[in-house]
Amino acid sequence: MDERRKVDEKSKQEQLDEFRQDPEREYLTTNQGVRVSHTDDSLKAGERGPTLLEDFHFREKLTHFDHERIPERVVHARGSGAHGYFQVYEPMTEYTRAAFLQDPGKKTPVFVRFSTVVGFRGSADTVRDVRGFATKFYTEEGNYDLVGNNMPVFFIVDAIKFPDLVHSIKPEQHHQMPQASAAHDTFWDFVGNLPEITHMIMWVLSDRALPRSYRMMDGFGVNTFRFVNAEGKARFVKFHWRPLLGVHSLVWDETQKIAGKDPDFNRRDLWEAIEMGDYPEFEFGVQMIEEADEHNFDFDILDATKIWPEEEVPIRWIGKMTLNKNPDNFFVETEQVAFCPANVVPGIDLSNDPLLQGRLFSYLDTQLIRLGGPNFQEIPINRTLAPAANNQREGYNRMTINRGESSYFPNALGENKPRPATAKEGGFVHYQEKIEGKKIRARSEKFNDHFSQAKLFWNSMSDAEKEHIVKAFHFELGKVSDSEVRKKVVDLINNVDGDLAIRIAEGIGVPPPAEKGASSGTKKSPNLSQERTVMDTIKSRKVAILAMEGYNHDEVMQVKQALKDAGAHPQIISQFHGMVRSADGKEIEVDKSYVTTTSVVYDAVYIPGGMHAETLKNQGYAIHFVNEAFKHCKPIGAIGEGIELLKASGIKGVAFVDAGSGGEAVSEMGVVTCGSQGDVNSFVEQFKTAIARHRHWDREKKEQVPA
Ligand code: HDE
Repeated sequence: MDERRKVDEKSKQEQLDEFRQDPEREYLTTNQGVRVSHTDDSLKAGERGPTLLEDFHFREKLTHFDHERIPERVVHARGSGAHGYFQVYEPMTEYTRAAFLQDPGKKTPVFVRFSTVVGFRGSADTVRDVRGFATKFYTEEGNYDLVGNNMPVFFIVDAIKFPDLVHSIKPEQHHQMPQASAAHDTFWDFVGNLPEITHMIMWVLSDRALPRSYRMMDGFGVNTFRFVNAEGKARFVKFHWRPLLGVHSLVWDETQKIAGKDPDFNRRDLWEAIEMGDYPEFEFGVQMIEEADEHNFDFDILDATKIWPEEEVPIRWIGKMTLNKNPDNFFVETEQVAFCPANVVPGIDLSNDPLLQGRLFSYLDTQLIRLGGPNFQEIPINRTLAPAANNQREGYNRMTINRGESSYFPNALGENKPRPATAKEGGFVHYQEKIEGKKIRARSEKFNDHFSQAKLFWNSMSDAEKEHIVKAFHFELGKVSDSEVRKKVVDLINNVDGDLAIRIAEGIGVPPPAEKGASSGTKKSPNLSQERTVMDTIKSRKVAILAMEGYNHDEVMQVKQALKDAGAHPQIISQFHGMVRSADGKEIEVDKSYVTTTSVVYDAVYIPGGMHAETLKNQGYAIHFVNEAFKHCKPIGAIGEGIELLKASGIKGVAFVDAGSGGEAVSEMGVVTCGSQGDVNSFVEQFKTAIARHRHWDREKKEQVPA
């Protein structure tokens, strides 16, 4: 066994343990370890006198506090992290020599940071935005970072335009508004002037930009990389993550409300899921293209504004990542973690994708300032498990105590160590690609088809998804004050789909394009639609149970238990915290009260039977709860008298069974009802099916709900 593999036996968690400090220490001390006797008053000249400079405890405490903030990331400032591990399903030896992709029995530690892109560090989670999905694999051959997003394409083809993109989408220069939103003039001005952005705009205006959970979104490496095997044979690859819970989204109205009610919604969801043992799981996939086929596609495979359609290049699912531990300290781990697409290990190599090439420079560069100098790799979360050994020395905050007098290579004084490794010894040898060309600022012609894949995406959407995209355009462009900017975007979209351009124009007060755009294709790639995602589980879904005095206890216990057994998290909601009494004098504990929660943070709602319905149907809160859940297309279940609340809440267009009837439950558009004499088991089964579907978009056709 070579030296690197031995090191891997020490897990990342063990490495981090060396830095963990629990609050078990008895006495308060200064940073010099001197015990402090008093920390409520500063040292003064007399009881009412001035504070003395010699108060070293006061000065140290304030000085540290004064320097507690570091610059936030220029993009992806707001994020949430988790630890876990990765396992490959089968040896990938044929394609890559990367050690962590060889042995299915091996668990490689990982740290993942999910993020929004545009908002500042304290902004809300549920804004319309791309989500970052960055993974650090602590492999035995060094750190490998896959710094991806939850959308497979990007706004621009060349990193040189990144500052322009980010300047346009961030709050405007003069008044620093709006926060965490693309819905303003400068962004859409940029869009209208940059046709290459069109495909990504379709993604950003789709439901993908509103994930229900970080645990329920895809991840993509976006850029083109290479796998290289031990013989030096290379293939182009794209990387994918897919969540085992499926890809699910919130609805726009809901995201805006959550941004106020619980701005930490996605962060809280990730944290709580891990605490409860609902460990997020993602499968890892690769698409591979042989070098010989590099030019055999309609698009350039180095163009990050293009996907490799699955129909042309299938995805092979090769492993799984499980996130099973929350960080102990947000700042030290999640804030200080530093990812970089240039952090690759032998067996994974780069490509000439011009977006990737620019990224290789930017991450390290920005981290040098953000993390205070060139030694940030020594921060515990960034340390490699394979020991780092080189001749880099000194600089701010150097931690490693290098021994010996030499810090150069070659040397005789230090026996010529550390020395470069051959490929056989695990040295990273860059793939030897033949390059010939003129030094020019240009791109290859194939990059210039900006509309076919935007159209492919549009064609692949379901009717409901299409409607959401149109509405998103109405909102985003509706917020743009300059009508010329709005018009230009409509003209741009006319190149994708003439009807779409007309539908957008209708909602934003600009004339439709003079000539309806020629359609850029009828092809579909069905898996681009979220309609095809996993819809057979209710694991980790939050179900609200509305209960007031007089609820039907046995029924609630039966339904609650069945939901729990299927992995969901039912919660009792009542007017006040404490206990609530049932019709037969039993009691149940209230989890959340009317003032501490709201329908928008639940996935489904169930209204049990019992006399409590008389109270519920006269409570604005309960009526609004159900009404809003209906508007947001969430599964709703009601039994017996509970059905009265559905009626009181103004839900129309759905047939309910009679409150007092018997027989099987009835499910229509995700509204499941069962009479008081009915079969509760059939209710549970149908309610579970409705929850697993996540949302019931056919209700959106019924715009009559006022919530
Ligand atoms: Fe990033 N990006 N980016 N990016 N990116 C950063 O690095 C940059 C791009 C992504 O949780 C920054 O440490 C350039 C694509 C994620 O810490 C910065 C370009 C993708 C994160 C930077 C891109 C990403 C970043 C800011 C070329 C998806 C958060 C702070 C157009 C594949 C990582 C930092 C974390 C962060 C530059 C484009 C993903 C400024 C120049 C494409 C997930 O270096």
